[in-house]
Amino acid sequence: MMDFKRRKFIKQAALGSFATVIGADIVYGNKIPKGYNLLGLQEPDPFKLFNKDVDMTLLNSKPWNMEAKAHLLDDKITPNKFMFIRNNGLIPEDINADNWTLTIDGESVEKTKIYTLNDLKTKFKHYSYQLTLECGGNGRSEFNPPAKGNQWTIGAVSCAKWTGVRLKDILTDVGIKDDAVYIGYHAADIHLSRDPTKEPISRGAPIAKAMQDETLLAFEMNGGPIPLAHGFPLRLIAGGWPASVSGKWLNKISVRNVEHDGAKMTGTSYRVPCKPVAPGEKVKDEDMCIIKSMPVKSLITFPKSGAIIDEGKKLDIRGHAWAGELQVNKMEYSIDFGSTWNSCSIEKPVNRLAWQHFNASIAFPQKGYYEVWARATDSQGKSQPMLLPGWNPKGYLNNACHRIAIKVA
Ligand SMILES: Nc1nc2c(c(=O)[nH]1)N[C@H]1C(S)=C(S)[C@@H](COP(=O)(O)O)O[C@H]1N2
Ligand SMILES: [Mo]
Repeated sequence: MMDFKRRKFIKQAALGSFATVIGADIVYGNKIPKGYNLLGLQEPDPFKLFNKDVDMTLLNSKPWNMEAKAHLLDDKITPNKFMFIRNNGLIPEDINADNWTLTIDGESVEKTKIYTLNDLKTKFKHYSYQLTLECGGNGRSEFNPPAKGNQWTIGAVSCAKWTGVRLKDILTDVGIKDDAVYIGYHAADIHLSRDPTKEPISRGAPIAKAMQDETLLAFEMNGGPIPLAHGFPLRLIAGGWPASVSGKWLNKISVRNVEHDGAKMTGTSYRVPCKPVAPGEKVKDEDMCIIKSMPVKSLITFPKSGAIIDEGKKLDIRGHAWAGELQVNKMEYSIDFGSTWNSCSIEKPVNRLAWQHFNASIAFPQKGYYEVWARATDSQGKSQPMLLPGWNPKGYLNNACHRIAIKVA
């Protein structure tokens, strides 16, 4: 947490003496070119700060947003170093896990109840699940006309192992009324404006999703404390839905008798046109519907795009596929731009809402340039679109087939 405190301090002191901040006299201070940004005053290195692999792509530093590349997501369980970061505001600066509490309130609770983190850890049964979290805006960069926001390519998805207590066990302990329809989360992160009355994000899910076995109040990721950027010390995890439902730095859940109306729940946020629209068409707020389960999708994580193989050799490919609340039933690949498809073998998920692993061994007819395209089909028979799904104003839900380039030499 040191770095954040330091940064805050730097901000406050910036107009005063730079030397105090750097902790030494700037010997040639009078020679600094005008407008030059001293290295000692620059943003911290996010790769070091968040323990991320240097091959990750930084999309934004205010707030921090970082994504993976397909080949970095090869692990069955995503390690922290390859996990995308999507922040809407600033990471809380003074986290103290020892006095962290979770409040459960709202119109539909009998009585507001406050749990310490220790209460959650000691009084309720623990569960672990591997859960796929994909940002609703993953793939946004391909839409035309383009949508504003982080230009995610394919890397805003992860499947880590999360451990915590079931939200339903806590809600049952609190006692919720029959009129409960939604839960909304509140968290400790800071609005970009630093206005304490504003929340960067406060989303939620219908009560039925909140009561699923796999919906967790998590305090561990991959067997250790949740990394700072991913919600330490407590996080809501709702796999299969836009990852924006999985509130980080969680300190309150409100049980609502109406659809939750927190920051980024209303207007066009995390919503798509209820009926398909033409690219670029204006859509009224009331014609936008909240995104629920994420659509079927897959990624080829091996080999890395651009691989070269020898003529006559087979190419082994592998990757993951997921389908929101559903399962992936069929996985195929094409080497002729989608003209014909062949099947891959696909494993069952280790638990509901975990991504599934596929592989195939591909023979190429002759030397030359190829693209391998991958296509998943969900348990309701819906497949990924080959190029782009329906355009929408905010660039959500791009589940187009992933492709890699291969040269047979
Ligand atoms: N408190 C809080 N929770 C949050 C966010 C945030 O900005 N603040 N971002 C949401 C969004 S939009 C996404 S996609 C996921 C990203 O999770 P990750 O950064 O752990 O990958 O967290 C969600 N939970
Ligand atoms: Mo997101």
